[in-house]
Amino acid sequence: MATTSTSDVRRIMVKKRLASGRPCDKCAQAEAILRDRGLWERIDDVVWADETDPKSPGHALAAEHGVTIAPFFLVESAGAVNVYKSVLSFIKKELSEPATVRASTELDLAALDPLSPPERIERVLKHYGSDCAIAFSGAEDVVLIDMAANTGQSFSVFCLDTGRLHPETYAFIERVREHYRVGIDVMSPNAAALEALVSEKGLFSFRQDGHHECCGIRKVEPLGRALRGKRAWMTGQRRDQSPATRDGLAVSALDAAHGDALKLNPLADWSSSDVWKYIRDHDVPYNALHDRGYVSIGCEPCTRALRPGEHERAARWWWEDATKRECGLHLPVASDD
Ligand code: ADX
Ligand code: SF4
Repeated sequence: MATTSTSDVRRIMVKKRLASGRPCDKCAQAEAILRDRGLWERIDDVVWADETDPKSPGHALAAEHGVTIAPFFLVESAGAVNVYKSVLSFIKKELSEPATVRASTELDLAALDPLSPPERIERVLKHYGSDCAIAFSGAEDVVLIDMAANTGQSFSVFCLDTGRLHPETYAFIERVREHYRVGIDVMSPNAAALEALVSEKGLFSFRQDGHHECCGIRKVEPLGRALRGKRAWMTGQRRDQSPATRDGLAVSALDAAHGDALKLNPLADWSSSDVWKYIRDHDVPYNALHDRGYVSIGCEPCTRALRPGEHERAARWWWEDATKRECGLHLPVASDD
């Protein structure tokens, strides 16, 4: 949560505190959504409505604005106050970065579906050039870079350096930079937010209270900065990476969390073997960890080698439920309310 407001806008979250001292479930969920998307730092104040104290400040704000549910959000600006009863509406209306131009007005997204991955990439890059960024961390992403380089179009590449990647991953990033002679924007976490987390909870808080807070600071917030001013981005996600979370992955969609930029998943309908066939056929560089049993690779403390018979995402955040094994970069874009 922000300690000082950086503008004339003040964003307040009103939460309900139960008699047990814990926040209500919906308030905790709303906070998790904000943290997942790296937006928690943009809340200036939390005001509590205590279940046991009808005179608490949160109750007073609820009465003043005629709200009867928790949580809710107030945005004060230039003497006016906007009230939001849904965290998703609040994010969409108040916290989304405006893309330079809304992608929806520019490209026929449905026409991308029947194309092959190289054709999808070519069509998008012809349109957006370096205003389209490839999110690079894993094997799939180098396939995207390889295909993008083959189009002869310009494009940009970024990598989210969480500070917790394996040494092999750092070596791999540099190898890709040299192999393709491509610039890679390496994004670091916000230093103040990271220092606050580590001094409050230590370096392994994700083992106790889940990975969302740490991923929010180390990955999701820097993603927002990497996409600032971009009109499109590409990821290496595939549907078969996770039946629990990626089954319904679209080839393309407008990304409401990033100003309705176009989000392209060119490999959505490829399998892992399609990816590895492409890597071998085209002599594409890959992370040395893959030769040691690693399949899906994230941060070092949250990734292990795959065991026989396991699904590839079983080796990411393995202490958590399968439905929660997403770092927050790719949360489904939820509809309003
Ligand atoms: S995650 O949500 O579990 O971390 P995963 O590792 O499957 O994602 O990667 C899916 C896609 O997200 C990658 O193909 C890549 O496009 C993007 N991505 C994931 N991690 C990073 C990162 N550290 N830097 C840049 N892009 C990333
Ligand atoms: Fe933190 Fe683990 Fe997420 Fe990396 S994957 S940002 S170390 S919780």
